[in-house]
Amino acid sequence: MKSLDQVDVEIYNAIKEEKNRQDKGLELIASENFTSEAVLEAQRSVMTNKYAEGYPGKRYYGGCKFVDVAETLAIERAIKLFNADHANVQPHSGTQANMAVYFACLEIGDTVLGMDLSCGGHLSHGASFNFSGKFYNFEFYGVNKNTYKIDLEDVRQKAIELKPKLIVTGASSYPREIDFEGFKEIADEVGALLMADIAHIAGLVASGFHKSPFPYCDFVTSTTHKTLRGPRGGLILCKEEYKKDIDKAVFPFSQGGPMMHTIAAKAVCFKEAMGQDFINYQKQIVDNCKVLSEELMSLGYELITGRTDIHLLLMDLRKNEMTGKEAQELLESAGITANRNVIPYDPKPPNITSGLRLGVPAITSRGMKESEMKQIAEMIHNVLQNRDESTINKVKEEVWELCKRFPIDL
Ligand code: DSN
Repeated sequence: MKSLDQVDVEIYNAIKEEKNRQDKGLELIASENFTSEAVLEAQRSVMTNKYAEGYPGKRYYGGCKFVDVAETLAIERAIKLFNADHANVQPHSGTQANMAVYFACLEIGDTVLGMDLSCGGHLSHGASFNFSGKFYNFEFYGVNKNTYKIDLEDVRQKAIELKPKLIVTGASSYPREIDFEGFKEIADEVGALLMADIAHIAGLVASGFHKSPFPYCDFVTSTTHKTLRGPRGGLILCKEEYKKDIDKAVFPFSQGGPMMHTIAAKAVCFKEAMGQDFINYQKQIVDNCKVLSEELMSLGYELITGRTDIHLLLMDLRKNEMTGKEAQELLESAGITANRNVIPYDPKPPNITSGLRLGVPAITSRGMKESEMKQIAEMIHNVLQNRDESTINKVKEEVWELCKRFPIDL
């Protein structure tokens, strides 16, 4: 048997360099994380070799005995973890999970009310250049122009006016807790179904640090690789009455063979998420993000909504005379990875932006705590304030020293 370096040295080197980049840099992209060795082991297993179209016990291929074990465990654990009636663990991504929900409960052209992408929503929540915006009549709620928070009264007015068949809640750059119960009241008032996309906050929900979307939502979608710290993939949870429609919407309607290696890794992730270590980890995420936010504010930065309740924060750089793009690039040269992000009602276009999104799940997985958050806020400030080569080189050294103290070891 030949090893990767013997078969394909270019890919071998690219993986080695990526590992090196992850080891030596501070990962502040809010949607990224480091999986455990156990998750990686399942993900790179021989289950990748198996075709298993269908569901456990009802496959279209022979030889599915062991992949059935893996998928059944994944389903059972997801149901238990999120207190759902049913789970479908086959979606390849969060967007495909969302797509399957739309296919399960909407007809082409139906009206849906979702959160505006420019206010923190997601592409698959109706962006005009995404399938969701092309297939369905998405209308949008945003955030209040002064507080930058979701205004449920505004959502209610829009829902009454537009009579959507489905209301979509959940976001990718909204730093505050989402009131699923409030959304449910609105959905009931207008006779709409309710879906929550918890891709970002799934780990917090699983461990009780964000309120659960159940029993309020009919459908809950997620990714498994963000705060949940599993393999890259999607997940759908739903109420019993939608179980059959959801399963059919995933396979055979929108996907073919499931990725059984990823499903096995999802099962491992759900098991890890039931443990006390994971709960402690999620608590540390919330504590770390709060400290990082407070430190940045004490250094003079403005944050959208003035605080965070979750694992991410959104810096408003307008007063710093800097764009999100410039901040992202400066930080990257110092070994700090983050992403530019539109702020609500951003005067700058999405490829420039006035905001920078920072998240702590990955650095918290490395074991960093409150004192490291203070150090990181100082480093960010140093880079963004001085913007010169010698500061960048100095901070890069500090980043490397900090990373050495907290190796990726899960
Ligand atoms: N790309 C993800 C994020 O960074 O939030 C959302 O899919």
